[in-house]
Amino acid sequence: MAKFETVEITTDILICGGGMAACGAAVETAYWAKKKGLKVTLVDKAAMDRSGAVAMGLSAINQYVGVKDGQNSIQDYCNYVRNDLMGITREDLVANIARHVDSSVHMFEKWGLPIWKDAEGNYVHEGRWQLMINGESYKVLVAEAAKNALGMDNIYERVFIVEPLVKDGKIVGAVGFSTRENKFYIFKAKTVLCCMGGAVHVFRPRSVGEGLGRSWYPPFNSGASTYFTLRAGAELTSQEVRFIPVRFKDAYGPVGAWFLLFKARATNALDENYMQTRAAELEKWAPYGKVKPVPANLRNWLMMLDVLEGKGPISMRTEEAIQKIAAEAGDEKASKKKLKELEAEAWEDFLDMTISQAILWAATNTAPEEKSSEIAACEPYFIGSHSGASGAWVSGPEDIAPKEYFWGYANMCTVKGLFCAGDASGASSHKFSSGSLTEGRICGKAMVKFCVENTDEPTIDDATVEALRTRILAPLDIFDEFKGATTDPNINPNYIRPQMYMFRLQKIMDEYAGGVTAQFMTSAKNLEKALELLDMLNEDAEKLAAENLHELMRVWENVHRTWQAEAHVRTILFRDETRWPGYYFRTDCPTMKEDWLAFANCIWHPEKNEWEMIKRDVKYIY
Ligand code: SFD
Ligand code: AMP
Repeated sequence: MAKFETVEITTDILICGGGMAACGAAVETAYWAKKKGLKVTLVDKAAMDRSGAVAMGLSAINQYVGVKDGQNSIQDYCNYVRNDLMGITREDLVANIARHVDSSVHMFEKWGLPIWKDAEGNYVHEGRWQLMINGESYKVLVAEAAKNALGMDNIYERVFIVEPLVKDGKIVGAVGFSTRENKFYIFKAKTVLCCMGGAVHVFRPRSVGEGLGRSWYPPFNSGASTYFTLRAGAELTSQEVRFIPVRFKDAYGPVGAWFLLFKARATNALDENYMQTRAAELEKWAPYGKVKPVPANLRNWLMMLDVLEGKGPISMRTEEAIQKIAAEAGDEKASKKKLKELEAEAWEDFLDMTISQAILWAATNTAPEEKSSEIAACEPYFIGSHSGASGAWVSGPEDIAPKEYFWGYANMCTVKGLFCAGDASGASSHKFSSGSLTEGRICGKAMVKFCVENTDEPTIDDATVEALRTRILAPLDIFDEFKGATTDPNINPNYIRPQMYMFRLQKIMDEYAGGVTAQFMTSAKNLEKALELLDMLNEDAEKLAAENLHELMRVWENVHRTWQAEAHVRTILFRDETRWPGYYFRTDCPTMKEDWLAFANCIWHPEKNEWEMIKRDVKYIY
């Protein structure tokens, strides 16, 4: 057995993750915890400066409500989210974030983030809720604030969290390992924040072979939040509400700036705009089909119908949009100047947040002012913070949550002491970077309160920890023991390496659970087949092998993804209707049903190794 040092850290508050939500929690807890003499510890699998979804930077802040500026109200934001998610939303959570998010944006500005301003000094909006930023260093700035707040002594970078520690139904910590040194970590804590992002590469991506690893959302967010909360015994919600973004094809450049700021059209091979030619289809999805803006999944759906009829490729008409805005600038000289400006903005949009798209433009001699670019629906992702909704079922805030949605502390899930934020908390979509950080702040404050009111020291018996240590490190021993059995260590009768395992998972999900090659369609029969195959995959997970620490991380990433996959399949199966046709389509129940204006939740019961599915009421507050 490989030699591993065991490092034990006892703290009051443990933050698992180092992304937007984690940084918000760090800043907020540091402030309150200092007053109460509490210790706060943060663990990230990567280096905080460039970890998580904002690693490459962003070119917009997608949630700014502008309450003080009188632009919008909290209710306006709730209406927007409710409609976009086809009625399935926790308005108490959405409102709680919305009422605090503007102050987070003002903090970003104070920390040095350049937000675009117009001649009068007002923020430049991309759309109603979105602000334009020069955000290449967005994450570096936010991480700096978090590091200053906590101090580097309390931050563990490159430590991969695998499993929660739970005792008598209460969270008492987490365990993981260093991805650089032979160290096994035990973190004991009175309260834990789970904010380890969403999940990518559960489904087979469009980019395979030489393009593998390219995805819209960060491939390094691999389902840790779902696994952690499920294994802790928490109730999860909206695990069926995956997100399928439409993106610039092959390099995944975002479309928001093109649709909202540049007002570009997307057209099919016949030069038709599917938003117009297919407008009648929206009637079928009323009342949500009739709202403005058209919900993201329905915009997808209209485009998918064109593709299904062979009317692709679909093009973002960048050239048309740029030329139109430039022409409107005035005389020839003014037009030329505007054209240059727009050209720079178009490139910066990608250079700030999806550099690969700028590289693809350069590699394919694409001048956006001259030539349109192809767009396509991506593979499915699990992202509670964007236009998906998957995550833990958490308590709302005391003052506005309906009584069924409140159990003591804002954002605590159904496991005592375990809080969730960002992609990890469900049914509160459209938080994005700013809202995720805000939700982290909300958690931070609530966790300090929890610590003050629950002072028991966290304990866990040695046997439990030892069993976890053995299980987590086992893949290294499996590899060592059997690597000599064949000439090529990739092919071995005794073990499976994580990449091959991941391909197998992705094939199951792609073909049976409504991935790209199934045109996002599935049915009960297909889902049952997926469960049967996932069962066998789960059995083989015991035989995963790792050559080194990096591969050990890959092993556990893929185990995490498998649990995300199973929660997803079970929940799509449970909700026997089609509600988000542009995210997935149940061919055996192709319409929206009135009695499914409800949440589909799930719990995995550790003691019985059984899943329970629960239908919960949707209660609006407006
Ligand atoms: O345009 C472990 N997002 C956008 N938000 C915006 O506000 N504006 C935009 O312009 C956005 N766009 C966008 C966005 C994301 C991406 C990838 C692109 C474009 C290309 C969304 C936001 O980024 C997103 O909402 C938030 O970042 C979510 O915050 P959070 O905290 O839930 O997740 P995170 O930031 O990814 O952080 C996750 C952290 O967990 C760590 N982690 N740590 C320990 N152990 C493990 N096992 C772990 N697993 C993961 C990660 O390292 C990371 O620190 S646009 O397209 O919409
Ligand atoms: P995206 O780049 O697709 O992630 O979009 C960024 C933001 O703009 C998100 O808040 C989207 O919901 C929104 N958005 C993108 N495209 C459209 C559109 N065609 N109509 C309305 N909102 C959009």
